[in-house]
Amino acid sequence: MKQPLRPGLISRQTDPDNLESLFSSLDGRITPNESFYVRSHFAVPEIDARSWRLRVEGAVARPLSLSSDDIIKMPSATHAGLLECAGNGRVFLSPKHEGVQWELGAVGCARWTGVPLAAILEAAGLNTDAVEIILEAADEGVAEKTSRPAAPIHFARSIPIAEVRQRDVLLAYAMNGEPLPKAHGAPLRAIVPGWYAMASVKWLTRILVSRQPFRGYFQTIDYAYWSAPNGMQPERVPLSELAVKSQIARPAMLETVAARSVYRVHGTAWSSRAEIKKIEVTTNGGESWQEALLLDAPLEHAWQRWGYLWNVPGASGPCTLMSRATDARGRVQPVAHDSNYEGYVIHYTIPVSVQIA
Ligand SMILES: Nc1nc2c(c(=O)[nH]1)N[C@H]1C(S)=C(S)[C@@H](COP(=O)(O)O)O[C@H]1N2
Ligand SMILES: [Mo]
Repeated sequence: MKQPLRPGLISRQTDPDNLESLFSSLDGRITPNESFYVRSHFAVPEIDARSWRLRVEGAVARPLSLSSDDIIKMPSATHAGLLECAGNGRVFLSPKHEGVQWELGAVGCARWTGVPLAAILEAAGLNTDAVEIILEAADEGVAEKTSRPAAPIHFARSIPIAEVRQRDVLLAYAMNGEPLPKAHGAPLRAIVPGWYAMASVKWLTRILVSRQPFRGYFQTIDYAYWSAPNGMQPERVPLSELAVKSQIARPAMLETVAARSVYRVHGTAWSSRAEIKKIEVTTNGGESWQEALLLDAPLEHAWQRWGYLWNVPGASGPCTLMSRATDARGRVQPVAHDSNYEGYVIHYTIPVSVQIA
C-alpha cells in the first residue's frame, strides 16, 4: 500500500518516498514531524519491534545485543538537532548535478530524545585500538551511482570516536515528544549534530566498532568530495561538518511583492559548533547589504531564525534578494558554489528572484 501524500511536503521522488519541506511555510523554530523532510535511499524496512535488536560489535570488550526495552531503560537525553541533507539546494546549481533535485526544504530542526551513543559505547567497553564507529542500518538495496557493489548493500556511515563525545551523538527513539516515525528511522536512529544528515543513520541495527577508517560506498563514492588543499593531490574525503548557511523562507522564489509596502523578509541560519553572529540581507542583487535581526538566542545544535523589514521600492520590476550568515568562528557564506563538492555542500548565497508589482 502506498502512503497517502502528506500535505506539508513536496514529493521529489517515489519508491522510495523522498519528501521536501515547504521552506516558505517556516514558522516555529522546531519543525513538526508531519512537515519534516524525508530522505531515504532504499525502501523503508519492515521491522518487528519485538524481535528487533541493536547489536554492538567489533573492537569492544563486551559485545551487546539490546532490545528496545533495554535502550528505553537507560538514562535518556533530549536536545535539539538540525538535519540538513548534503544535497539541499541542488536544483539551483548550474550545471545540473545528479541526485534528488531539492529546493530549500531538505532541512529541518527537531527535538530528539534517546540514549547518548557514548553511554552505549561505555557499556560495551571500547578497545584501545578502536578508531571509528560504523552505524549500520536495516534498509538495503542496490546502490545508485555507476561505480557500486554488485550486490545490495545496507545503508551505513561512520563517525570517528572523538566526534561521538564532542558532538552529543544520540541514538534517538523519539522526535518532538512522539515515538520516532517510521519514515524517520523507527525504532532507533542516530542524530549526529553539526554534520550533514547522511551521518544520522536511520533504522539502526548494528554498531560496529572499527580499528580503521571505514571506506564504504556512502563515504567514498556517495557523500564524499574532492578535497584539494593547495599544492596537494586531490583526495576523496567523506562529507562531515555542516557549512555555515542561511536561507530565505519569504519571499519565496518568484513571489510577487507589493510596491511601496513594508515586507518582512525572514528565514533561518545555522552552522556547526558555532552560533550565528550576523545575518546580512541584500535586496538589490548584492550591491548593498543590511544587517538583519536574529530572532532566536543561540541553542546548541539548533538553527536560529532571523527577520528583516524591507521597504519595498515604488518601481515595479524584477528584484533579487540574498542572505548571508557569519558564524562565531568567522565563517561566512561564499558568493559561489565550490565545484569540488559537486552536488553537495550548497551553502553559497542563493539568489531569490521576486517581482515587485
Ligand atoms: N538507514 C538510512 N539512514 C539514513 C538514510 C537512508 O537512506 N537510510 N538517509 C540519510 C540522509 S542522506 C539524510 S539527509 C537523512 C534524512 O533524515 P530524515 O529522512 O529523517 O529527514 O537520513 C540519513 N539516514
Ligand atoms: Mo541527505
